[in-house]
Amino acid sequence: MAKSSLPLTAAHWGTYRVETKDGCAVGMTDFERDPDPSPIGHGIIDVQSGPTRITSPMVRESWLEHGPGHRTDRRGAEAFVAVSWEKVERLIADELNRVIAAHGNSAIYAGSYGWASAGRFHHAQSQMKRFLNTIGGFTGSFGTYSFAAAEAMVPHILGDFRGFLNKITSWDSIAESTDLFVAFGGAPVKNGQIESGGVGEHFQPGGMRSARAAGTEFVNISPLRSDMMDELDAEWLAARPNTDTALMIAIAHTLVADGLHDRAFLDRYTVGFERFEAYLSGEVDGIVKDAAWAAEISELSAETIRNLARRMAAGRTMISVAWSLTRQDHGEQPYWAAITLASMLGQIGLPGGGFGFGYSAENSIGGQMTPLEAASLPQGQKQVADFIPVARVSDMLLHPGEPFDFDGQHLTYPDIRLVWWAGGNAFHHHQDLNRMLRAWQKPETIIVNEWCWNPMARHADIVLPCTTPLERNDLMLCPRDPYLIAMEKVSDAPGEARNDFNAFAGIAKRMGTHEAFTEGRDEDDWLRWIYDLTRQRMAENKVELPSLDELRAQQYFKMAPPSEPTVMLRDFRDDPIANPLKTPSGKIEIFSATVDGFGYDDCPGHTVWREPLEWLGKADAKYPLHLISNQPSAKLHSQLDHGPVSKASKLKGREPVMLHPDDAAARGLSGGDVVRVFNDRGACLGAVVVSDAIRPGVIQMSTGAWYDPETPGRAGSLCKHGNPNVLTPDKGTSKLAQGPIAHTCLVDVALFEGKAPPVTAFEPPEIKQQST
Ligand SMILES: Nc1nc2c(c(=O)[nH]1)N[C@H]1C(S)=C(S)[C@@H](COP(=O)(O)OP(=O)(O)OC[C@H]3O[C@@H](n4cnc5c(=O)[nH]c(N)nc54)[C@H](O)[C@@H]3O)O[C@H]1N2
Ligand SMILES: Nc1nc2c(c(=O)[nH]1)N[C@H]1C(S)=C(S)[C@@H](COP(=O)(O)OP(=O)(O)OC[C@H]3O[C@@H](n4cnc5c(=O)[nH]c(N)nc54)[C@H](O)[C@@H]3O)O[C@H]1N2
Ligand SMILES: [Mo]
Repeated sequence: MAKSSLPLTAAHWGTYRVETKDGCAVGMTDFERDPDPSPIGHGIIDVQSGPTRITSPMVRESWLEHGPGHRTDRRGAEAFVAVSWEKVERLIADELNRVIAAHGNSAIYAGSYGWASAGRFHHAQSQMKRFLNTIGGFTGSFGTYSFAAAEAMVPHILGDFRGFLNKITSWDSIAESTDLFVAFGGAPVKNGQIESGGVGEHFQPGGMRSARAAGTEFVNISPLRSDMMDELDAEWLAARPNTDTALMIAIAHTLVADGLHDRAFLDRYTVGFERFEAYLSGEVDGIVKDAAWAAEISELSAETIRNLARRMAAGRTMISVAWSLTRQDHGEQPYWAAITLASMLGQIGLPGGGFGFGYSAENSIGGQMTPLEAASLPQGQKQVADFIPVARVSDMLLHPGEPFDFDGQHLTYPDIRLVWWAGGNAFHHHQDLNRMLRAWQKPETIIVNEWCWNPMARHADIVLPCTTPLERNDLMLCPRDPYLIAMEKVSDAPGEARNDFNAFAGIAKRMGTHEAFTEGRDEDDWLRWIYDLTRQRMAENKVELPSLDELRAQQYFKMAPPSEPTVMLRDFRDDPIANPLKTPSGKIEIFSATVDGFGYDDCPGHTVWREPLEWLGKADAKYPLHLISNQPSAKLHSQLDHGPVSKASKLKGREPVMLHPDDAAARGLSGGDVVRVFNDRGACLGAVVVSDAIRPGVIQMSTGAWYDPETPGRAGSLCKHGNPNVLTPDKGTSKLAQGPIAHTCLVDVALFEGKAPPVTAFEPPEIKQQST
């Protein structure tokens, strides 16, 4: 077969051609149309089969012998028993019926947060939620771990959040018009490798380069120099982490002090500036929020802050705020502050001006493309009113029946008896894993659909072995990518592994809801249904897509880009009366009466600086170093950590920990040393990288290493491999969004004395023979 016509597969990290031999995938080549392909995809080939692959339904031994709720403290430590599908379907159906009869459907938690895989039909969460909605529903979750604070907060300010992600001012517009690109949290291209739903064409590096070539100047406000490509010659301002809001507020103060703010814009397009101005001047609390004030907080000089403010007002400025800034204590504030600041500069809706939510956080941000109105598998009607903000999962399990606040509502945690996860890894994504481990012992049954023996599967009672995208036909229909990809099945699933769809269909049969779940359609019927609906929606938007058969024959299709560069909020700027925002005032709410009305001490009616739970300026801090556990460059979260691409990024088999030379010297550490990273919440091992590309006082350790406790099942156990979430705090951003705060974390580092215990994260658990 010609190389260019090898079958295609698509993933959140790119599109690849797959080489096969004897019905097995043996190699990948990058999609020839992708100008900047990501190496991440090559990680799958070696791990499609082998000891980490789950090839049969599995039940934890005590659960199988003694029933639900037995020895839940042994989760993660016990052997599994391989059973047949027939048996596991029966066990699950009985357990669902028991839980529902005794406690109701709200006792099932199936928020099931996670990224799963990119294909549109075989989307694990959609499959699971659709199935559970045929049997009366489940307690769900609101928001993401990516930017929960913004998802709850920004709609109060701009009327929407998610909808704007498709409309962020494009790199084309920036190259054409932007003088100064100021990036709070940088614009790390490592993250632009990814797009939720799949990537056909990586354009982040190219977009940035073209802006630089056209004369745009870049400022990287970040603890890491690498958060901006070297070739952009960015000015690097290494403020203390979690102090960006103070910086933005002080920039706003300088604008007012110098009379540089755009009063006409503020009058016409915003409400409540005077309330914020009273806060700036100190009228509210006696504290003047000037550059000297922010200099003490951020440790950038007052002169640097004032100069930056003046440069921002002197030309066309784009303010980018990384998504990471929402994943910190008071993570609602950086976005509100940035929108306030951009309003004062008065360039919102102009080419290359205003603000953007995290350039390069994903490939699509700054893209110049026609949004695809992709259909998805319908999940059915929501039937249980209970829900939690997604990151409050441990709180929910530990505190059933207790009240909590969220976005103006007083809610109660439901009493969860059964947890089901498909397509997510809570032992990757949640904070304070030792606390989560205690919470994880509360439910009577935990079911996980997984394809590999990662920590999520190991900590389940029942594991349903699923397929990978290489083992099924699917479609990449990403709402934010120009390519549509026909994803081809290239190999058979090993052993008893099943598509999530087939697994749920089997259980649905036992629950008497097979017809409701499948609607009589199989994989191919559903793919046609999803595709035809997508095609029809696009035809209504005057975009013609090929038929499914044509797409399959030609393997991919690229939509033409819009003719004009995308400029966020252009319509609103052109005519704010005809195109109002969906806020109560129709304008940008610099002061929100709604938020003010919630009466939250930790999130008042306009943006404010509030000291985070932990930061380098904390008085009497017990731990001296700020941990940045950012996204890994060689994988997506925990996915493919066991593959060769991720393994090559490790040092001595452990997660690298980057320290500044001063911090390393103070602890007698050098490159390659195995260290303990620790605080009161936990400890993990890592291997030292010494670099001056990090701010002193900050250490960096990516997320994603599979949790590898020295004593499995025991909370507080040392993670031998380097999962930083044993260290991060589990607290909501504020009562408003209750988002996760992984980037707010103090730790210390010390040499690990003696022989470091071996990493065993990639060894499967003990597996016993099928019971009869
Ligand atoms: N410390 C710290 N923690 C963080 C972050 C941080 O910056 N710092 N970032 C947070 C963010 S932004 C996010 S989005 C989360 C990500 O957290 P997750 O999305 O939970 O992480 P993934 O590793 O992508 O988990 C996806 C899981 O789905 C499985 N999977 C893949 N395909 C399929 C399939 O077809 N079927 C089934 N059943 N399973 C499948 C994979 O094997 C994997 O276990 O992490 C958060 N956690
Ligand atoms: N390769 C790869 N790419 C990914 C992912 C992945 O797992 N791997 N995950 C994807 C997902 S789910 C998401 S949500 C996005 C997330 O995208 P981001 O939220 O942008 O991801 P991070 O890498 O956590 O953070 C970006 C940078 O912010 C800086 N930073 C952290 N805290 C602060 C602070 O307080 N102030 C300032 N100024 N800077 C700070 C850190 O130096 C960090 O490198 O990435 C996506 N892209
Ligand atoms: Mo995310």
